[in-house]
Amino acid sequence: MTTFHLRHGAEVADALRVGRPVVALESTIVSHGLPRPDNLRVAREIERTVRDAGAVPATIGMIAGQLVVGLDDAELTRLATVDEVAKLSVRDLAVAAAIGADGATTVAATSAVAAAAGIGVFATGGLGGVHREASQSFDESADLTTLARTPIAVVCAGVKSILDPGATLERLETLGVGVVGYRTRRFPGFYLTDGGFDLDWSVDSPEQVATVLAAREQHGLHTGGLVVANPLPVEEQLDPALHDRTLAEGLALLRREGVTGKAVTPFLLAHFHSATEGASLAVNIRIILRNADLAARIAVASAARQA
Ligand code: PSU
Ligand code: MN
Repeated sequence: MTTFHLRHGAEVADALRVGRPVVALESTIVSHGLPRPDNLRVAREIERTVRDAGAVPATIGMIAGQLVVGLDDAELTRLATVDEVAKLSVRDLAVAAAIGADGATTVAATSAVAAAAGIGVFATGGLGGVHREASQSFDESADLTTLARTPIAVVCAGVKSILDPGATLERLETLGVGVVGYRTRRFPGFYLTDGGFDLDWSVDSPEQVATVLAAREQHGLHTGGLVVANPLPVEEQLDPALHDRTLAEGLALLRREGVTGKAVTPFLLAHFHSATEGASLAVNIRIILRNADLAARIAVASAARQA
C-alpha cells in the first residue's frame, strides 16, 4: 500500500491504536463544495454527527504541506476560510507537499490517505465520476481510478446528476469497484433519490455492510473500493423540475464561460446553490449528514466484529 508522511490528530491516533471506530471525511466539500460561511458550520456538524453515532471523525487535509488525518478545529477553520486552499487530487499531493501548500483533499486523495492510515470507512456527499460529454472532453474524475486500487468503503449519495451516472456506473464496473445500494436497488442521483439506473446489490443494515467488508478481507478481495450508495428519502430530495432547470442552465453557463478541468465540479455546485436560492444547499447538507451517520454506524459495526 502507498505510504504517506502523515500527521495524526491526537484523538484519531488513539482511536486507531486501540481499534475504536474511525470515519474519514474529506475537506474539498468544505473548501470548494459548500459556500461560506455555511461550510465551516457544516464541517463541524459532520464531525458531530460521526461522534453522535459512536465513531471518531478524521477529517483529512493538507496544512502547510503536511497531510493531516484528523484536522483540529483551528485547521478545519483555516481550510474553510482561507482563500488560497488548493483542491488536491492524488496527483497533486506531492507538489503541494513540496511547496508547503494548504490543500483540501478530494474523494480520491482522501480515500488514498485514509486507507494508508488504516481507516476503512469514509463518508462524503457525492462521488466524482464521468462528466456529461466525457466522450469529447475525457473528463472523468480520478475518484474512480483511485477507488479501483484503494481499499476503503465510501458512503455517498451516488454521483451528482451534473455528471453522467450511467457512464459512471459502467466505469465503476470496468474498474472493479463494488457498488451496493443502502436499502435500495437504484443508484441515487445525489440531489435526487433515484439517479435512473439499477444496482445489482442492496444491503439493509450497517452490520450487513460490515459483513461485506469482513468478507472482502477474508477472501483477499479488499484491493479496491466499495461504494455504499445511500439515497435521500423521496420527500427530502430537491424538486426534480427545479433540479432539471438548474442543471440545464448550469451546463449552458459552463460552456459559455469555457470552464474546464477541476474547476467544473465546484462551478456547477456553486451554480446550483445560488440558482436554487439555498434549496440545493439544504439538500446537500442533509445528504452529507446522513452519509456521515451511516458511515459511523458501519465503522461501529466493523469495530464490534473485530473486538
Ligand atoms: N461531491 C459533492 N461536493 C463536492 C465534491 C463532490 O457533493 O465538493 C468534490 C469531491 O471532493 C470530489 C470532487 O472528489 O468534487 C470531484 O472533483 P473532480 O470532478 O474534479 O474530480
Ligand atoms: Mn474532472
